[in-house]
Amino acid sequence: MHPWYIALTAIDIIAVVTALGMLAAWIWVIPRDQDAYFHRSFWRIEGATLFFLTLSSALILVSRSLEMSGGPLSGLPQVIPEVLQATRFGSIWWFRPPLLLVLWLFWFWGLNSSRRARRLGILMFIGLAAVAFTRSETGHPADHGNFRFGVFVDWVHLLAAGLWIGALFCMTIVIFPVLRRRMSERRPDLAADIFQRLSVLAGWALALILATGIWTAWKQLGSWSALFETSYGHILLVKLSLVALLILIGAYNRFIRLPRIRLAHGLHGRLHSSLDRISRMHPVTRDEAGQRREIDHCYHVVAVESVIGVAVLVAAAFLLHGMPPAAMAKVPPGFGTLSPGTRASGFGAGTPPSNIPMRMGSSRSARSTRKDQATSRMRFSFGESGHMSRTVRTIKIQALDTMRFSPSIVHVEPGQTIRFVVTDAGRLDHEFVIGDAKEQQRHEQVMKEHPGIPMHDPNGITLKPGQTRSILWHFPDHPMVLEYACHEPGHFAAGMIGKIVVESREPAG
Ligand SMILES: [Cu+2]
Repeated sequence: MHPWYIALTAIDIIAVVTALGMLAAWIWVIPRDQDAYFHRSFWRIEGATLFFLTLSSALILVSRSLEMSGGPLSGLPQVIPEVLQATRFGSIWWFRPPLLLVLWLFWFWGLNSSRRARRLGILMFIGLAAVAFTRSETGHPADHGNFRFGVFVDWVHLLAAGLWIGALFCMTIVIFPVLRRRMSERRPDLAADIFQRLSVLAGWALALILATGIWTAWKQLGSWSALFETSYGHILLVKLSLVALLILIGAYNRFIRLPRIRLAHGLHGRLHSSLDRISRMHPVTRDEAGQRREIDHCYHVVAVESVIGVAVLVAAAFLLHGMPPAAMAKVPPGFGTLSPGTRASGFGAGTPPSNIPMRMGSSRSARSTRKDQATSRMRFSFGESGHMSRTVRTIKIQALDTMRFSPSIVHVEPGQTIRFVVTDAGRLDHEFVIGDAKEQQRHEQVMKEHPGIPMHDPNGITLKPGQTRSILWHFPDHPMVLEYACHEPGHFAAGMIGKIVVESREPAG
């Protein structure tokens, strides 16, 4: 896994959460009668976050295209249109440009009027919620299909993260700087009011985050032990620890910092008796210096929270690129998808593929090899077995235990015969089956009903860990989009699918 892909995913998540949180703070944290006081600073920085989101939307398309094609930067002009046209990620990404355009229009419209900006803020929040949905629709919960329940749970989780962590970002980059800069102009109780509102918003968001987070974690982990024994679980533990730290700091703000701000501004309210000791050590003074001191202190605490918030979002990006243990645990017992022979040899098992002999003794490999010859004349709507003499190109593909093929999108010309050289680079068995979407569904159904039956079809091969095998395929004369997929139990559902774009790159005519 290239670290750049994770970095760009993290940037995209941060961009979505920041843009959401800015508007959440605008709508729920900043009191209505104070719009004019914050409008200029807020709207300017909201523009910056929109720019950041626009940039990350472009970058995420580039990085996913590179990740899918596994190819060089120079191939991008050809790969991007194919990703947009042929892949699920591409079809969902298409929603972003129009949404961003609308967001930008609203932003320009609200630039000069703080009264208009209040309503526009609500509309923009709805638009950003839709952008957030494109994120959830391309994450793990969507591996199992469009508009699944898990996708909506993930979406609510992301929105709530926007309300909480994003609003903290807004406090750090907009609200506190304005409060500090323009002390004398503001309503006397403004800082206390804002801090109180933030606390309420954070409380609701936290409830949503915990409910959706626990549900998702349970679905992805599948068992308690996975939390401690898999790297996915370890990253999740790091993320949970950081969230726990944020909750502690939030409680400190709620029960110690907020009462002190109220006291400093001469508002009624008193410190909890057990916390009195702190206020006696650092007494609150009700003058401007005292107010400034309390606000500064809150500002620093919120800034620290924001930094931890960024770390939480980076951890989320790592999880998105990791393999949820539950997807692997779906393998039924007895149908050994972890090959015992290579399991013992540990991490080295997958390398180097060429040194590991073909397991001809293994029933599956032997059978499918025999079938390759016996049924080679079978024709499908998506092509037929090819002949070595007519092969024009070799495409190398790796099957990975992260339930992905690398590359996961390839391009061929109509009528070409291609030699696919497929390596199982993991420690699990994998398949490589060529077909259209219907054929993949059919094959998946057969594998579900008869787990363990050998592959009879000429359009696929089965691989043992470390093994490299090849398949020759002759593609039809007309453009189409085909798939290659693995139908080991649970793998197809976890998204182990690649796309073959059959299309002439020469201009038509
Ligand atoms: Cu597989």
